[in-house]
Amino acid sequence: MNKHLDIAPEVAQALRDGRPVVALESTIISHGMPYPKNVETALLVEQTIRENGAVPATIAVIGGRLKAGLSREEIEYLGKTGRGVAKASRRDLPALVARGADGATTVATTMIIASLAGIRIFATGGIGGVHRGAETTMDISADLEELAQTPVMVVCAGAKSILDLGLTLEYLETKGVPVIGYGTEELPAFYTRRSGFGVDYRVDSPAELAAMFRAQRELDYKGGMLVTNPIPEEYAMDKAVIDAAIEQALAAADAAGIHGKETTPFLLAKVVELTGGESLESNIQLVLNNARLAARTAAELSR
Ligand code: PSU
Ligand code: MN
Repeated sequence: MNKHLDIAPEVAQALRDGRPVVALESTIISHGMPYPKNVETALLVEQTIRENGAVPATIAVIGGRLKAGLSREEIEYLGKTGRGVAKASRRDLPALVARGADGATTVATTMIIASLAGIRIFATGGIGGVHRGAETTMDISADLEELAQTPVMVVCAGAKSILDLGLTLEYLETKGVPVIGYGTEELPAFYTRRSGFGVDYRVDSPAELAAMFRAQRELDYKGGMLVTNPIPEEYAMDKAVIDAAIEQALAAADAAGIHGKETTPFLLAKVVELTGGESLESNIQLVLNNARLAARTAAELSR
């Protein structure tokens, strides 16, 4: 085991027994939702994973230790401290480990730590991708490179149209990352079920997802797989409402000169501010929906 890694006892036992485990990220807790909804949601997501037959492993960096599986107190700490905990992507781990610091893990770093722990499936809300205007800013999330090189299945609700979804799919195609639609041929756009862009493959059951992931491992690919699971119909938002909020958020980011790692959290917070509680509730529901699918798929993978 990696010397910087701590696997929670329950998670370690499940992995030894070959029982299903699902990884969860912590940027969504510290930077993605306001306190105390973030803590409530993180705990509810863990409970949902359990109800669907798997053991949850929420991932973060605490005191320079890579953690796979957090205590209630650690989740409370990450939620309460919020933006006071550094958002940690791939480039940040060496510094956090060397300095004994804390970090809220993005999709990229959650994949890295899950993989070190031997966890194969990870559920979240949305992934980072190619930002609009990336032709000149070169703002492309490290999440995409991680999908290309780390063997973890990421279950998400697609990506928000704060990103250029077409370019995000092109990038994933170049990197050889399969993009699967769960029960859909179309890439979901997080708050809405449709984006107008096609996925590579439609899959309709956890068993089939597990079979594809198993085949990818048997082919010795080094990368992972992206499963996009549309938000349940009853929680989907009106496309016009969310598009208007996103346009406004992009304009605000531009006016404030936001760039680098601040871009995604700024845009996300602005969208929530502009759409009130509705988008937050949609966000919570789609994460729970992804947790259910990831847990069932992990159970199939353990068979
Ligand atoms: N997109 C969302 N919600 C999120 C994120 C992205 O809809 O919480 C977070 C995830 O942790 C993701 C990270 O990995 O933002 C991407 O940040 P960046 O674009 O800076 O790589
Ligand atoms: Mn970026």
